[in-house]
Amino acid sequence: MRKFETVAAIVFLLVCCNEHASLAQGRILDIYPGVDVFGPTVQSLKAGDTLVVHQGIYNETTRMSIQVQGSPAAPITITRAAGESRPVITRPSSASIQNTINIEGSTTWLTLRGLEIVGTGGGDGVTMKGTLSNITLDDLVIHDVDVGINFRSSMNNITVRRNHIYNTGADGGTGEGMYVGCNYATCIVQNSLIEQNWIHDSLPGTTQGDGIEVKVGSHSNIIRDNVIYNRAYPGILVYGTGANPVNIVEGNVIWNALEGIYAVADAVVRNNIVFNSGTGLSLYPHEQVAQMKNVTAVNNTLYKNNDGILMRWDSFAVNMILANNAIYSPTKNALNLHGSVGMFSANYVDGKSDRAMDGVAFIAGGSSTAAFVDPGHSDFWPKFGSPLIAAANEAYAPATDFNATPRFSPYDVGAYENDGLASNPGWRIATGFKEFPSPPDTIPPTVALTSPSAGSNVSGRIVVSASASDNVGVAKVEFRLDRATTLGTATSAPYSITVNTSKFADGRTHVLTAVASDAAGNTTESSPVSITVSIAVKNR
Ligand SMILES: [Ca+2]
Ligand SMILES: [Ca+2]
Ligand SMILES: [Ca+2]
Repeated sequence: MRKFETVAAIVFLLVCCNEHASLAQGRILDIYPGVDVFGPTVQSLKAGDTLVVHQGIYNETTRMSIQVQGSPAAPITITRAAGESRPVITRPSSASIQNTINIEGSTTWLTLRGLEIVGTGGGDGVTMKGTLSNITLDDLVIHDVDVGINFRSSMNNITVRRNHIYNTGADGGTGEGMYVGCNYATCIVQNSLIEQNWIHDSLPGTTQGDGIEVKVGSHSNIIRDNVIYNRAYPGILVYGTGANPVNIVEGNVIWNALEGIYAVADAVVRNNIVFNSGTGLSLYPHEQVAQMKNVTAVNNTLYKNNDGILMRWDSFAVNMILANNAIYSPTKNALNLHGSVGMFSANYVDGKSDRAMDGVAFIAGGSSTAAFVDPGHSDFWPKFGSPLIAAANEAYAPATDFNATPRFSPYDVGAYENDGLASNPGWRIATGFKEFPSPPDTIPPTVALTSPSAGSNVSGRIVVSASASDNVGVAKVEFRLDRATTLGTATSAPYSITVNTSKFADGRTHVLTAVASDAAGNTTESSPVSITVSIAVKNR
């Protein structure tokens, strides 16, 4: 498991349990559609409250400013109503142009979940500005806005997960999917997690349109497992962190962007896939970054980009590593390095290049169809016999791959680790969220017979019933006589069958059990219940 997954798991547990606590301590409020209903109600929330937003359209005519304070033990949650369609938060076209949602002041321990946020006139979807921390934006759909999610002041511990953001750059704005931090480090976003978002389509007329832009000075952030395409600026842009820890950019997939991933300084860029873009990786200076340093770009798969790697690492750049990348740009430029210097190792290359293949730093990679299962359909799994397999420099191989699956030595070049599998066992690149398979269900159901009761004397037709539950779901409950003979099976609750006991009416004691199964095939047999079956009355 990646160390960051461990961190994420801990954070998840905290969120999970705090929410249960909030149910115990706070109010649960319900709102229904209307004009100026959403903003004022949100502003009234107190620590521990849960606001359930029912389906329909919420029109906000005034500038919305959310300034609320939850606490670690009593966070505030705003969520769609279970089983209903996603509520829409927007502004009428007659209202002044504002961001649809502003989160401000000293807001902390707040979660927004399951809302659709629609812009009008060129405002942002969600703008965060103030002394903010511990805010979670989860499962939001944000569209037809200028910037999707805007982080506009110093803040920390912001989680932005599984949001669908599209049609940004309305009214000719800068149009970033996410804009994180400030120019010239005048604000700094740190220790934040941006993962599994789906960001696509900057609008025609946007002046920029980055997918995720993390401004200079912002640091210790993780940007991973995002799906980003059709962007008029870089898919992901990270500048530099100054003296602070690096930003990590991993497991993302980007296509049809002006540039794929642009990293200036202080970044680990690993296990990403970029294709059909202006560049795969852009690794060159920016005027807001004083010095290029500390870039580790390893195990990325770059396919059919105009420039696979566009690099300008000069002799003053410090601690720059480019290793184990699969750089295939058939008929285009694979390497545009212009004399760059750095630690270069085991990069496999196909396409035009301004650097000689030396067999160590840069190695001729052969054709993309020999390297990947089906590159024309975005399947970049290393096929059997691929030159990428077991070809990596072990010193630079990440612990896991694009699928977040552990890599085993000998290590492969590119974003995937083959480890003997003929095809990709994970998510296939497609429009939508990057999915990870759920871990297998290994927990068996619980089951108990509820009728008849132990020691009953029974005769004729009786109902046999059981209660059963499972962490995922009960698939069936089978009822057995003397632990051997199946009497019948129930597949939905309440679990019961009718049994004609005259077939085994012999005056003896028998035992009944129920065996519950889940879909994964885990089974549990209930404690036995003894019954005595009355001898049938003959010749009546
Ligand atoms: Ca920008
Ligand atoms: Ca391996
Ligand atoms: Ca189970």
